[in-house]
Amino acid sequence: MTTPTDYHPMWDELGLDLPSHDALLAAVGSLYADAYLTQTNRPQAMSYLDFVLSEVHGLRIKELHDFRAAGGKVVGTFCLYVPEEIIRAAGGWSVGLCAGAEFGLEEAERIIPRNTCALIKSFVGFKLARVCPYIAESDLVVGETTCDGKKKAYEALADLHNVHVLELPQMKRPQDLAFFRRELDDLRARLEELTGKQVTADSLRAAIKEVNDKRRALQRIAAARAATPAPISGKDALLATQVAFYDDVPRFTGAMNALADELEARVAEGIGAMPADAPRVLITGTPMALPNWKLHDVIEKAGGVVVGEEMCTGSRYYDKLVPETGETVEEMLDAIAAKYLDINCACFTPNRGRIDDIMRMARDLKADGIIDYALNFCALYEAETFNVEKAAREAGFPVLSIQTDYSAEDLGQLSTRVEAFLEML
Ligand code: BJ8
Repeated sequence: MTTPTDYHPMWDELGLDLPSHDALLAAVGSLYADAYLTQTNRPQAMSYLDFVLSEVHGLRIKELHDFRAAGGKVVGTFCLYVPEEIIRAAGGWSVGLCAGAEFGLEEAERIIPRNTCALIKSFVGFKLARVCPYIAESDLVVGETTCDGKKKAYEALADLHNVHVLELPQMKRPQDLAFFRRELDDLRARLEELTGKQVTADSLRAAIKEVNDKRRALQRIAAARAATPAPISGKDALLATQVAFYDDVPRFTGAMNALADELEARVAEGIGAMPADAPRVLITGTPMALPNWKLHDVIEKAGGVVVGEEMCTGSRYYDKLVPETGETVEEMLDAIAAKYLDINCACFTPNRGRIDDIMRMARDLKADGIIDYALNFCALYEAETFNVEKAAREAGFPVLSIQTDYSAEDLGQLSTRVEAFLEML
């Protein structure tokens, strides 16, 4: 038997608050055991993600640590609009930052308003409470001007960390695309300065291919979920997308293709993770950062199965690829700008594309109903709830709208509402 590695010296070197960090890991561990390890009929290939989760603040941080010790640079991000391809082409590694658990709330509320969404409070709280090794390992954090809460939070974060803010337009006209393209030039220059390496046609082409391969693997997993019975639980599929933001890219892609192989075989043999008559739910809304598994857990413990997520920890992350036809750096950056601006986040106006995506997914995945999910105080997604409900009703899909946060306080009420909804389906 091998003795587990003690990472405390590394966490200490990173300046983490060790007792608080131990408490966080214990809380996430028991959450994971309760939500994930109680499931039956899981695909065997999920053992990879179980292992990654068990080492999410251990082995993966050690890899980042070693990469930086050898001169590499790590770039932390919070949003889909920050192109991983450019970070990798400049020789950096991109990591999504911790933002999915309630921690350091009091500290966060000292510098941002109380009525801020849980995601923002979480990333600020994790930083201030010194429990996020990913931000501690980030040489630069790239933020964006997607919503007012984030804009102001990055301002506060810039007093504590090296931050670059990418300005995002709010419409998708040709002049907006041209503007975003120039922003990517600035980002590229900032990254080249950070890493000391140039973005070249070869490095950018390779990065586009690598990140597309990762998305292709996730697309295969998503496609398998259209089968009845669903070959994988929604919780497990959500975990795959959450881990995509953190893990080593080629290794993750290999593991996800192995998972997709297994799911395709399960579909051919009619093997499900859930019974064939489990009500099928599509979830849409604000992203669910690791370790936010709350809604999926409630739905699946009530007997439903989540068959898709129209969210940034779901289809918005993997459904579009950057064309691989560009020859020069400029052409490839044009293609990256166009692909990224095509993501349908509620920060854009108008945002009809998101509604079309939801309806297409609901049909393709044979959903019985749609759950629209917004974090409390997220004005953007709360506002789009009206459009989602209207379109769902017109298309004949029952819809339930939920506003919540990361706390366990409303779990009873949430379960009651979800159970009633599933019964109706
Ligand atoms: S591309 S969804 S990751 S902005 S929940 S912080 S919007 S108040 S997360 Fe998002 Fe990028 Fe859009 Fe995706 Fe603000 Fe709303 Fe909070 Fe949000």
